[in-house]
Amino acid sequence: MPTVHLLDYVAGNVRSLANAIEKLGYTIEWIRDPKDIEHAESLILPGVGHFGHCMTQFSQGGYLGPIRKHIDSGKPFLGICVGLQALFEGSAENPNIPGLAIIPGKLLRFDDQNKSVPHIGWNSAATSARDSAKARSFYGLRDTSKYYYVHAYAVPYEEGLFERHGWTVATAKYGDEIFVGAIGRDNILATQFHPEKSGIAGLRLLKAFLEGRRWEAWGDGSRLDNSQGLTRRVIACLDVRTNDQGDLVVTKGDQYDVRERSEGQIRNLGKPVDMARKYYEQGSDEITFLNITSFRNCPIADLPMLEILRRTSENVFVPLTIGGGIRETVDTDGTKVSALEVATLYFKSGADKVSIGSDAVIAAEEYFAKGKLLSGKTAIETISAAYGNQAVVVSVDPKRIYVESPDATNHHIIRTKYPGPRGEEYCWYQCTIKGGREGRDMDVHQLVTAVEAMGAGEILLNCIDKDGSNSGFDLELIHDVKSSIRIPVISSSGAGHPAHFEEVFQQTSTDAALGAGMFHRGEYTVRNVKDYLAARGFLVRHFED
Ligand code: 1PR
Repeated sequence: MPTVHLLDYVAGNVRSLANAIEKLGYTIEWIRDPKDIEHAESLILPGVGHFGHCMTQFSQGGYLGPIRKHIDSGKPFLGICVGLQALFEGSAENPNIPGLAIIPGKLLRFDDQNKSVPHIGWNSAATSARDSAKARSFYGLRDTSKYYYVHAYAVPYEEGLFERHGWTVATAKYGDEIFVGAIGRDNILATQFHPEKSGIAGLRLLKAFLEGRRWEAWGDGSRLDNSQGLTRRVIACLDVRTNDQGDLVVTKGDQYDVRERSEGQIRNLGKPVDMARKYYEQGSDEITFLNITSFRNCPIADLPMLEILRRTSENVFVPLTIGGGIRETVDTDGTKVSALEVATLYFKSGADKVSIGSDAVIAAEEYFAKGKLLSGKTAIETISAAYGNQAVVVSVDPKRIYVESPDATNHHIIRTKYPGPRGEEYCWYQCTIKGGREGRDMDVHQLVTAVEAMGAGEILLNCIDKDGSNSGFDLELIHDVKSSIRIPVISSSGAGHPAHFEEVFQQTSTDAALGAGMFHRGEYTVRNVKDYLAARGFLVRHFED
């Protein structure tokens, strides 16, 4: 089998990239020393996280010279995400750290005035009109396909600037900013998106690169459209736990109660790996696994969960999030294991993001107790420093506490259209830990602002009152959270019909919407939801065969 060399500098999920390449019939050789680069025919430089952190790692490890030499020799080179960014002159993320300067230009942060940053989700990579007019495709990129991006900094696109120097550029649009999605010339190809997370469209690009097919006939040469922007993200979520027979199963609760009303058994809705694959093939834009009894177990000993990730990432090429038990813990032999080490285990097994629940609430309490002082030691801070903010999701499990008047509590309240049991017109959202079992003296507004300050990249916003209710999302909660922070929000809990997805995308500025029970019970597929949204004019991504 032909060999591909991959540089692993322990920054995020390289497992999925390796899986994607192996699926295409190639063998991976890991570069662990700068000298190994001399033997590389095709070299891939993956990267997530901070530009400066990556460049410093490369330079301290002695990789920069050999990478440049490989590129100058004319041998195939692919840079992914920060691997693309490294080819430019520098980035506003770390202005004092130079890039390789092989391509002119610098990365700027997206403007977050009117949109969430980081830019997370499926967007275009449409090649310039000149190339498209020739009815051919650059490394298999198609104007009709969508690709998975996750980044806060991008290279602004200026028409003709790169093309004048012989570069072919594929662009995407976020808000009103057009940026470089992919760029290539001669032996060099670089993508801001993650091909290994972009389903069949991404595998097609990897295949074309590995086979050295720069251009191929495709399309009818009609004008591309790169102005559509981000698609509406629809996510399937799998709550996983051990049932009474000791098997890991997908389950689903009503207001977090996962036992059948009649027999008291844990609801068993299927096998996690099989269900993840099914949702991938239905077009789910991401898959989220929540280990919902993690607070009882030591995650280090919870090898089956790691195995679920490993097996899922062999065939599922969209982002995988894992939640439950991401916190400092003690191994079965008494060794202390940091939250960062726990997260690293999951990233190495194929996770792209970790989701932190209970530990985030405790960390936020300490943050306020110390007068909003960042300690640098929390799970959120340490994991986002090592793997980038985009890798850290905070899962919030709030429930409504009704009050009669705004001054009945110090907490951040909203006036609700749905009064409480005694006709109360106000409520606040109490944060809980341990899967809703323990309420804390903290409201959701406090929590999300604190974790944003700590470096969380995204919020998974559940709602205990709505969970399993099939009555639609809690739009009031979503509005309130969206207006408090700039990072993206995934709305969760309550979806029972495709119309609920339309409602949440129509009536709030949510960045993504998640469903569980309606998919697990087979009432609707992810595809049904996407078709429904598409028929009503929303931009969605469909699974490509
Ligand atoms: O606290 O860091 O160990 O993380 C535990 C994680 O497990 C948290 O993300 C928490 O939300 C989750 N969790 C704990 N207990 C439960 C439970 O259900 N008993 N599940 C639980 C949370 C909520 C969503 C659900 C949506 C959509 N599940 O994941 O999928 O509400 O459901 P629907 O569409 O059917 O309404 P830590």
